[in-house]
Amino acid sequence: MTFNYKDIRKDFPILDQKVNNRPWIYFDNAATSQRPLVVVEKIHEFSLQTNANIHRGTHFHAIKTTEAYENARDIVKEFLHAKEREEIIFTHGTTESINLVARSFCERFLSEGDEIIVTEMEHHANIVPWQMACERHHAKLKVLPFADNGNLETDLLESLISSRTKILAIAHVSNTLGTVNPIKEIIRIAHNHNIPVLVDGAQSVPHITIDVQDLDCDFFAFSGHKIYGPTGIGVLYGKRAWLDKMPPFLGGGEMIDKVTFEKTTFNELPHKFEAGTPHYVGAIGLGSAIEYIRKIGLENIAAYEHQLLTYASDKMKELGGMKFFGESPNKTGVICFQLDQIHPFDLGTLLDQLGIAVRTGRLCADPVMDHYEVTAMTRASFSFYNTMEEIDRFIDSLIRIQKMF
Ligand code: 7TS
Repeated sequence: MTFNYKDIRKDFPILDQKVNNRPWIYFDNAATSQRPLVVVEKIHEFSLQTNANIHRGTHFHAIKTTEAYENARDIVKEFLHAKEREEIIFTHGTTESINLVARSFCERFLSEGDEIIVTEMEHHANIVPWQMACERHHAKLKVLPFADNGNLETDLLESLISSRTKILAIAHVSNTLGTVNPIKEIIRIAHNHNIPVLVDGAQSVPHITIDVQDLDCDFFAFSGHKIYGPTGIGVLYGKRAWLDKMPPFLGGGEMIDKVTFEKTTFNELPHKFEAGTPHYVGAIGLGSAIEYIRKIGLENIAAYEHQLLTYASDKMKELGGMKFFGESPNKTGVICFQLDQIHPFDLGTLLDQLGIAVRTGRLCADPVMDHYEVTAMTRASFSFYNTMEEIDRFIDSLIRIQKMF
């Protein structure tokens, strides 16, 4: 599969600039992706031409904006292949989606002595909310480990499950190791024990076609900004059977049915979980981002990104002193590495001086740093708008930096 880079890159004018006098190379896509023109234009349209608060007014702009927001919900529903549009809740992002479940599900279903399972490779967003829930309800957090090559120790899952396990929360794709976890298999094992599963899809939606009905996951969370959409908007998919039973997360406007000082009754799904004025411009922008990538085809995107990953990994291996973190055969375009004894912060700064943006630090995944007994890593993460030529320049830059040390 080859892309016409020139056409794709025309859609992302931000990439056409110099940083430190060199053409900018953006290899920090796992942190946030860039937005194509169609998304920027859609956001402009709903700022410059059409704007009114949604679900409230009977006037022209209120109706138009409400329709666009609800149309975005339909786009997300199709994208995730959810059964019902009411199962799509707009949030601020993956972090809020997970917090919503950790707060609301646990309020209803978690009791003293119960257990929650997460994995060792989770982003903090899929650890801390569960830890907080465990503290609130005097429950216990259990951890499924991963092997040094970055693969989950799925064989150990059965031994972690007990009659007290109430929910399992797992990343579809690790933001550090790049590993694509066998979530369908894991969901099947959990469901054999009647345990619901939340999938953190922050790193999978930009690369893998999602079918929540086929996966049979109970919850699925992702962020708009990692899939070429705006920041501040995200999605929680939840099976209606769970969402109906869960209490509201935030209280306020729109999530109510009737308010009196004696008692308040709550609105239907999805509004029950969308208190206050939502980031409707963000949701509309996310809808247009999803339409954009659907046009290109996630399969095409994934195939090309895999070529970038293989090309970069092979070239990096040829450099002496390269250590990779996460070498699962099934991984997305994420490479975490250590080059010689060069500290990741030095490496990141020097690469930046050469016009190349990578992520350095603990990557919001302290347990992964602890696993490998390092304090920081350097991460290059690719998107379909990156090119082989950019990887060549990245490799040349690494060689140059290696020589400096
Ligand atoms: N889960 C995973 C797997 C992630 O990679 C991230 C963000 C989140 C949750 C949180 O997403 P948010 O949009 O709510 O912030 N990951 C990263 C990263 O790897 N570098 O910067 C942000």
